[in-house]
Amino acid sequence: MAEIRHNWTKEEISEIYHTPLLDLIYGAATVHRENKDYAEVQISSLLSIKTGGCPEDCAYCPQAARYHTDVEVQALMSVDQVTDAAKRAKEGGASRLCMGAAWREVRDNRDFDRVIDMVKAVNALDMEVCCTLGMLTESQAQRLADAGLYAYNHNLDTSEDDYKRIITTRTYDDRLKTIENARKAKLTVCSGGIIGLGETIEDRISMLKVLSNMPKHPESVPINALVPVKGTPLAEQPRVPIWDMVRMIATARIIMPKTVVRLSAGRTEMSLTDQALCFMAGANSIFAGDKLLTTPNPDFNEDMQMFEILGLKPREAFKNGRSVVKTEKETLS
Ligand code: SAM
Ligand code: DTB
Ligand code: SF4
Repeated sequence: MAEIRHNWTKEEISEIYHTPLLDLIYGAATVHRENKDYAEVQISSLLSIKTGGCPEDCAYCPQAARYHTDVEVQALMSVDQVTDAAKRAKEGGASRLCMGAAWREVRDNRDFDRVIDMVKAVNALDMEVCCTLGMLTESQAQRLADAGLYAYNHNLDTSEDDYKRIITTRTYDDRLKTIENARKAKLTVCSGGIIGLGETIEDRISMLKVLSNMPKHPESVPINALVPVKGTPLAEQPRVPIWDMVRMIATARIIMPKTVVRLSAGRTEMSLTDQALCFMAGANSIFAGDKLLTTPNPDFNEDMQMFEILGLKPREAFKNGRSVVKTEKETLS
């Protein structure tokens, strides 16, 4: 069995990342096949519960108020709207609903009270509930956990050195602090990054080092390919080669053997064959549904056809138990 380590060096990660491609895929697939459920893919559905108008300056993001994109600002949804969307996602086969808000941080106000009610309502449908709401204090994380939140998504996006080039309105440390707060409240952590921002390979390796050296590996690591959006500073970034996506996924799989690695944004630009390579390299989760937060995602029926062709099956909700304590014992050391 692959050992769970928290002391990976940059050199080791770099060596894995640069392994000749087919050897790398083979190595990652071997690690992945030690998991008895390797053919299961966890499906999350994204829902933008509050869209646009964000005060942050994340260079990739269509929801930042300061960039002129086609995204229309939408106020926080009602609990009923969210419940309806969750029911539709569940009927479609999603085991997790991830609710995203274009906020810099959570504030202790009526909007947060409403998000707490959304979490309770979706949890009552027997779906795993994930939120991505920006920065969070420990007590806010605890309120979310008490309401039944399963996971908190907070991405590192790139390396600490590269962060200032992409975002100036908060620091890498702010990001790490929120992840710690989520951990203290015993939430499971979903944290990953984006490739194609103009980062170097070293930046990718540094980010993977931070993730894999956390006291506990994130239960899920999303690997996003940048979706370049008109009006954002990164609108003209060239598309990342599929090989870079495969290398990131395979490296994440090898250094965090039990983590769910999510093939996240960017799938509309990938062929079935491209995606098959990503699954071979150890990806075992996707976002399904026709939309990510504000940008398109592959058609749901096409995704199901892809699952059929590749012999993959959707993973049921709460496979590792409802609480992080059980997850800890069963999956992560
Ligand atoms: N505002 C919260 C935050 O930043 O944590 C939550 C929502 S934010 C949209 C969630 C994540 O989406 C970001 O951390 C980033 O990794 C990803 N993201 C945003 N725009 C993207 C894009 N154009 N392409 C790929 N990923 C993107
Ligand atoms: C993650 O890593 N990717 C998702 C989710 N977590 C929140 C978001 C992707 C957003 C892509 C751009 C958009 O649709 O606005
Ligand atoms: Fe705001 Fe999140 Fe977009 Fe950054 S990534 S601008 S914090 S919504």
